[in-house]
Amino acid sequence: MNPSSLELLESNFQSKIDNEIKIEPKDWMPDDYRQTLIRQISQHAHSEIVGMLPEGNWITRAPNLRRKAVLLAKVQDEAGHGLYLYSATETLGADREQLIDDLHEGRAKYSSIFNYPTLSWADMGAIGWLVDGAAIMNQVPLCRCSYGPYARAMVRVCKEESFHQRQGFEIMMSLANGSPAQKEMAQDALNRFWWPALMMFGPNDATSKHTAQSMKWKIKRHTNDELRQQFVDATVPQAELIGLTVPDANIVWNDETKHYETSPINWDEFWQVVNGNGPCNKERVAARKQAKENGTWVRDAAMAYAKKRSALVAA
Ligand code: BYC
Repeated sequence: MNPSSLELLESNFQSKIDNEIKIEPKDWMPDDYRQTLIRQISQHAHSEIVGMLPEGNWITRAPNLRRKAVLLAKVQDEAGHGLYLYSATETLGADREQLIDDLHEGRAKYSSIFNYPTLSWADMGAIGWLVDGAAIMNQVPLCRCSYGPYARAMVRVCKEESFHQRQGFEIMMSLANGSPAQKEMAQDALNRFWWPALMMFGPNDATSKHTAQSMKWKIKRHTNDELRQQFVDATVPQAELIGLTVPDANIVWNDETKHYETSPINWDEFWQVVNGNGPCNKERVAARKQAKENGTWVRDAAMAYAKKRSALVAA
């Protein structure tokens, strides 16, 4: 392709983005845009699937049948989100098996938050409230992402995440209004999940390497710090409402900026977890590898059936 026709394609592409016209799978797109989307969407898909593990850990120990049914449905929803997202990567030409191998071989990232353990039932409340709450804050703007299949997948994902956030808050509210031991359990879960939830939004704007380009392409609509601030502003009053305290002695409302100010985030901890050294990284990847191995017979049976069927159709 000669340089002038490439320039024309690039300028048509950017003007579509500037005019809020969605990019669809068969449209021309710069290779870097395609690769950025495959990177982000596959990391997001892996997060949904790995994210089933910390909560799956509590399905058999939910305190009653209603809680068990709700948690089971929530974890199944996360599986569904993962599947839409892997499908979205396939519309960009990615190979799902390859992406999953990348996760299993430690070449792919997934959200740092899922490398923390779930130690008590209250953690189910904290995850729904804080982790799904942070996920919604980050994902609602993704419903307006410039890439059509990702944006459309996000609409349904956000509806389900919103239900998840409410069920988590309701668990926390019940515990916070329960016995002193239950309230203590809720506070302990908030203490352990607060900072990791803030880290979910990614490195601060000064060090985020992808944000500027992703915003130009309207993949991202806000910076990591903007979304983190929105989350803090929305969540601190919710904690106060149920009588819990966020674990930050320096948090203060600034009446001029109309935002909360927080202590600095421990970025060293964040990068340790992202780079594979969090409390549960090895356990999470091992569980996913084991799940794939356990499912071999299902894939083999499906493949044998498909082959037999196509032979019958051809005959
Ligand atoms: N954990 O330049 P940056 C959910 C990586 S919710 C691990 O800011 P970008 C769920 C980043 O990938 C969670 N890695 O990147 C909820 C990049 O590394 P590479 C999933 C992180 O992409 C409840 C490097 O740091 N949500 O699924 O512009 C129940 C530099 O970062 C993290 C999504 O994935 C992190 N927290 O912005 C069940 C939403 N943060 O790729 C499931 C979609 C950053 O250069 N993703 N990194 O090696 C996004 O919105 C963006 O990718 C991010 C990061 C805001 C996360």
